Amino acid sequence: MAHIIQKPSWHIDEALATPQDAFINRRTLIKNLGFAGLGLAAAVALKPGIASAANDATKDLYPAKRNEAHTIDRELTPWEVNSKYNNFYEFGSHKQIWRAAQALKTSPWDITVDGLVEEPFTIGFDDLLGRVALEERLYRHRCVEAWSMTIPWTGFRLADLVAIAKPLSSAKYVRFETFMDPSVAAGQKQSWYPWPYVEGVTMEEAGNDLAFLVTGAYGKVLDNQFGAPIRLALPWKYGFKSIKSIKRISFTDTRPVSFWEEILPQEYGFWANVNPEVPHRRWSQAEERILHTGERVPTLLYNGYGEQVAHLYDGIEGERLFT
Ligand SMILES: Nc1nc2c(c(=O)[nH]1)N[C@H]1C(S)=C(S)[C@@H](COP(=O)(O)O)O[C@H]1N2
Ligand SMILES: [Mo]
Repeated sequence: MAHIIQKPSWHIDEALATPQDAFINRRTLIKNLGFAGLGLAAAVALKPGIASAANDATKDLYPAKRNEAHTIDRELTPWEVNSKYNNFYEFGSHKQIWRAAQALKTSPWDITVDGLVEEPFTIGFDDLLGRVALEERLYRHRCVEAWSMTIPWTGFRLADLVAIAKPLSSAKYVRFETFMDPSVAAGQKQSWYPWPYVEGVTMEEAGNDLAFLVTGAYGKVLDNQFGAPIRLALPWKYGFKSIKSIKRISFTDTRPVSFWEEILPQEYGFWANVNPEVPHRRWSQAEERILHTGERVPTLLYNGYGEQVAHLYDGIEGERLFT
């Protein structure tokens, strides 16, 4: 960030910079300066890819019927804005990754379900969609960097996946892992990051109605930059919990250590529930900037979803629930 490092020649505008990505370690910084420029050059050189051809087999499932229980009183973020402003570090540590992300081949796509389940298995994405019912939900999306959007996601309940997976009663957490392929995702060549991206929730959180596996947005198949072909949406938590392009779902009795927790454990913990009264170590979380209007509005406890999720944390108030 600007206050930590001197502006190198490839410096990205402050507005595009990513406060999540703060490395205090000097050695890491030097490596970062050496390679980030190359990453940008590679991204610009990439031609628009094959994404539009991907997942043809499932495209007739969209638009899915909207679930009216999940509408909200905020204006939707236009696709034009959302699709050009993304966090997806596999394709670069800045917001303009949409073009580079087209290189990811999202069909065919297998997902492995393993760990503490009756029988581990691998299922094709298309087959999985044949076993669930898709619906559209309007969700708020609040990044830990204090910006927000409102998105029409299409998908199915994480609880439905859990039912298909048949976890053992000893499972306490669900651990998610993103694809790993440095040959298409140049960010994964940056060895100071703990690839692949990992996230996790408790079994109780996974069973909550709000926990949503997303396969589409804006009434069509998910664009690559949104985390195609399948990503998570946990709207009461900071955006980094909503892992993209999932390849592996594991049931475990050990609390997963997420990508960001591994990098900066003082700043990014396991729970990461939205709370305006608990600041990030380096900035306030009291307000958020609505991306397409620039308007600043107060941030809500659990991002406005307290009624549905606050009970999940009864009895564990001593935990670091909000960072
Ligand atoms: N695999 C992966 N998942 C990820 C990320 C990432 O870099 N890689 N970024 C996270 C962060 S910080 C946010 S805010 C959201 C961004 O989702 P969006 O680009 O659809 O807004 O994705 C989350 N999921
Ligand atoms: Mo984020």
